[in-house]
Amino acid sequence: MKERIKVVVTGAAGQISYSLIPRLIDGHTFGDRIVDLELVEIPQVVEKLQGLVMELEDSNFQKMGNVNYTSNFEDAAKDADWFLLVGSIPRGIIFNGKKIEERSDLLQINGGIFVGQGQAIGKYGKPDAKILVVGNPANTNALIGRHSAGNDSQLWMAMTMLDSSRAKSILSKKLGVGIKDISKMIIWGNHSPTMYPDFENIISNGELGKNLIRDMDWINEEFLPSVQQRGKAVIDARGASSATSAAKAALDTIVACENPTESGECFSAAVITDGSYDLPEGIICGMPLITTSDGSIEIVRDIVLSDFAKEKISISTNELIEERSAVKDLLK
Ligand code: NAX
Repeated sequence: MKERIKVVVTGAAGQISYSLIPRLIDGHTFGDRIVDLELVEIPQVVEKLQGLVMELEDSNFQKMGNVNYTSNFEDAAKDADWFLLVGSIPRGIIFNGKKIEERSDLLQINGGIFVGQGQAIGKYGKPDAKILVVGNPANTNALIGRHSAGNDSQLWMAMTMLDSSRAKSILSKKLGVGIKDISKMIIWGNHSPTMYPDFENIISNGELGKNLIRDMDWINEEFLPSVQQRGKAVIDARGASSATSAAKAALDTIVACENPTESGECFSAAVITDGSYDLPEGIICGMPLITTSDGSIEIVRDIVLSDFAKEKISISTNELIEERSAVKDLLK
């Protein structure tokens, strides 16, 4: 195992990163390894990162290596092992004099960011680099980044772990069991309100979810909308989008990728489709994954999907195909 690890974080002055970055160097996420950090921001705010670096130093984190901040992504990308692409332009912002409200505008602007970052990752990142896209629209950003990188030995993922954690939390309350008693929580599709949290294939105390939850009214009227709309509910309550839970989900994804998956378990992230489960090819879609004992990440291929699940998943994959069409110019 490598003794040092280099991690690039974009959007480093944002609210998710404020919760995420300290926990990359506290010894939990990467174990005994020393973590070198490259913190990336846009030129207008990059100097603010000096304050964060001061705080990291003052915290005496045992695993903190070299910490650098920059607005030059290419420099940051050199020989990096992990890329946490959190930075993006939020909906509602004024960009080039126009208020960005439409998903298509958001796709174009953020997609544009991922062309340059993808090219740099493909060229300068480690051949076995892992890339986790958090910035929305995460799946399509990851598709653009992966395409621009053109480096098949690197692994591009979009984050669906937060959706999986939210779904587990709701199911644990419904079933009256602990979080640890629920395994195989799979999120299929897009990280958007169309995602499908697969309650039928969870396992709790040796029993499949489809045998534990037969109340389809609760599924359709409470469970699915609660998971799908949880991000909005947090914004309504907090006046700001999920940050600490999003940071924890990113850390959980790293831990899941860095350690072999327990037998019978899997984790959720969106990766490029390869024909498994008859999903349309060439989209970044939430699927069940495992990390093998040699460290490779593989799609779990033996999940049984009901007609109900297939129908829900197709709504989300259709949305991903539409998003891909909206950014086709960036995929040339
Ligand atoms: P903030 O607005 O607090 O921070 C975003 C930061 O990104 C800003 O500081 C901005 O200057 C920076 N940035 C913008 N373009 C950049 C670029 N080209 N290079 C480097 N930095 C850049 O947002 P925050 O709450 O931290 O959320 C970040 C992103 O995560 C948003 O797109 C948000 O929608 C997304 N989320 C994704 C989730 C997921 O599960 N995949 C859940 C949480 C969150 O909603």
